Amino acid sequence: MNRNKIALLFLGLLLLKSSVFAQIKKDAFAVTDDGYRLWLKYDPIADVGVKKEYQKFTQFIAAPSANPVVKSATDEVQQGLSGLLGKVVPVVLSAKGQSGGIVLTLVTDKSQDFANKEGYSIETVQGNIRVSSESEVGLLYGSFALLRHMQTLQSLSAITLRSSPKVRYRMLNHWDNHDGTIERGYAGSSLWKWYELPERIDPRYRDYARANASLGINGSVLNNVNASARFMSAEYIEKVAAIANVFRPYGIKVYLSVYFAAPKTLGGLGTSDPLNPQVQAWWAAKVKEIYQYIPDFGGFLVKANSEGEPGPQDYGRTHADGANMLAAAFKPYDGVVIWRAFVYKSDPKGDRFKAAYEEFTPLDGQFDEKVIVQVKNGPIDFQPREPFSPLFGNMPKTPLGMEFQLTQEYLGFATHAVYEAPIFKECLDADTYVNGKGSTVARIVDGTLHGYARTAMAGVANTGSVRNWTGHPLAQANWYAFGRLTWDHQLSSEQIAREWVALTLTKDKKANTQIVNMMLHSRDIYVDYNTPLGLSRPWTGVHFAPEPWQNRSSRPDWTAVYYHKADSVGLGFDRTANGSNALAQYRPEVQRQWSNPDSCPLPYLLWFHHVSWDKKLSTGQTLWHEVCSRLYAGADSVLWMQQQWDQVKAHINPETFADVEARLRTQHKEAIWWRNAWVLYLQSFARQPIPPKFKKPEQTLEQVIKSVDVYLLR
Ligand code: BDP
Repeated sequence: MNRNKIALLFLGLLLLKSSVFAQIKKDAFAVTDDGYRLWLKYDPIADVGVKKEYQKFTQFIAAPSANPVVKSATDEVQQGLSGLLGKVVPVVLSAKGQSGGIVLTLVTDKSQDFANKEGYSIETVQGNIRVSSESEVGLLYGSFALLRHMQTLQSLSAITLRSSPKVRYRMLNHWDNHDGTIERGYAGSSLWKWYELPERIDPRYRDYARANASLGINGSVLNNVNASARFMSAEYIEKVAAIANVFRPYGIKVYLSVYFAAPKTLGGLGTSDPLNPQVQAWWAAKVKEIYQYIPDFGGFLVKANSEGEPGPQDYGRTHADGANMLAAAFKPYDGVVIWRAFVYKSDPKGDRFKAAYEEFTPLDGQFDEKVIVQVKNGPIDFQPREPFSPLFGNMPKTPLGMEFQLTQEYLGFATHAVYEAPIFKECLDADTYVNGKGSTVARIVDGTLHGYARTAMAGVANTGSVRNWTGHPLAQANWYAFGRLTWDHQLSSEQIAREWVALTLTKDKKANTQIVNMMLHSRDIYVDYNTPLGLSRPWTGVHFAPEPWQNRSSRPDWTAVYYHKADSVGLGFDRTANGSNALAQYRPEVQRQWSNPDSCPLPYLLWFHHVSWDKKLSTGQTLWHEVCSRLYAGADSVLWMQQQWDQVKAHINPETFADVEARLRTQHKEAIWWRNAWVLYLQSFARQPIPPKFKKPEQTLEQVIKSVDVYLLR
């Protein structure tokens, strides 16, 4: 062999070696992963056995029609299979007696007995995988379920899946403004590029729709509840219609938040009084105009007479008058009016906790059938932990929709890892006892308790323009969990987390268990360093920095001291009969759980009681010790989360790993900030030393206050 040949051989070996390495690297983490693909990754399946089995059923995709929604389904299955199995599977109109394919089947004879039209079933029939539904959109949901099944490497041979959504309107609420900002958004700017619309269609609109449809979400309110009248203008309706066109093939309807005073500010009328015939005619014409552009428009979401927004009460009318006036405009159409119950007046002597109940329960039975009243999960405002809103169960003649918040307004923005499914589940599973035991919030929301047909669940979105959609990579799980729960609120937090981790982060079982465990603890950890034992912090401001000392504002319920009521005696808000008596808004069975400070579960203690610093709690520690223990344990547990994450490094895409790792470091720093602020501030009331087993904060209270002041500088 001459020298040239040897050199060539050497070069060849070198190339082979480097390509083998490239292969190994590639196999482990298929592509660099910036998180854009969410849970729809469709990375190549490495398991040879699974792949072989899947080959048997993926020779073709048969779909009954060229309907755009069905086309979305076949496109997705095709895209999924191309990623998972690396092959292009042909789409045909009929299976024509062949086996070995995926067959989408519209069933018209109702033989399948689905709970509703959107339901689907998946099973093997004559050697094919048959996805059936009574509707096109059901086939789309079934296709996504099939892909989820395959992405999690489950067997196809004996597949039997059957599912129907429990709630009818499953929606995201975007608090996005026309200028591209997002109220309480921490993942970049708005996804909607209003200045480019309707001409330019950002490809991201479609990916947004795919992600939502994969979970069963079927509605999207595009703009902020603190709405601009601009969205009612012809110019914006056209822009909205362009987005609706992209969403339609994914079964998603668009909705708009409305500015109640639009007849005046946009329409040039002298009033926006809902009982004024001109105002009524203005809205009727506006709704008609919208339907000309968007024939399947979803409806309106309304924040009225809340936090300075205009509303019917400006004219001495009720929320029902306002809602019914809008509902009348929707009579010829399919749309609905979703009226928010998030209201609280400035009342120096009142308890904000009680406000929504006091304003809305007298109106039960007065709302038009097209109205859904949307209630936040808790009585105050998306706190890290709240008892369920006492409105649930107390308006049996009005469909009540659930409003959860996915964006982490009070949960550390995009630098704290907080898995929210336990927050949602805690509320949904809570028993209101309104019709005896088992009258859970979920059964009120899904309509089974009071027999509502129009049922709704909304989540204030955490999406934005950053590449990975949610800022914190783990926050994608909150979008995912919300969507899955709108479809089926009986799924457990753990089940959903397992699924999401397998789809999104790793196929390794041990790593999955470890990450899921960390996710399941993350909310309690956050509560411990942020609002332990039932503290809350909804005062006005940025909702990020600790400032329990904040005592000045235009109204008392926009101060911190209003909520925690720390004084030399103790801590917490007395909502028993001796105090504001908010507890009376719940059924006796619920009151009994919370009214006695000796037996009230500790997570709710300070929500309902002003507890003295020296009171011995069920843990055997005094309140002061318990508060310190929780604050310290919470902050320390973030270190534990860091360790847990570090241990799964080998199984996570390096980009995602590093991102989460860095955010956990920030979270730890900020958890200490919160802990120090609370401990030092509360100590000035408790007048007791910090228990010796805890390291004293390095800073003084003045220094912490200064650091917060600097943070809040404009
Ligand atoms: C509060 C937010 C505020 C929202 C309001 C609402 O701080 O930005 O406008 O809720 O839900 O949590 O209307």
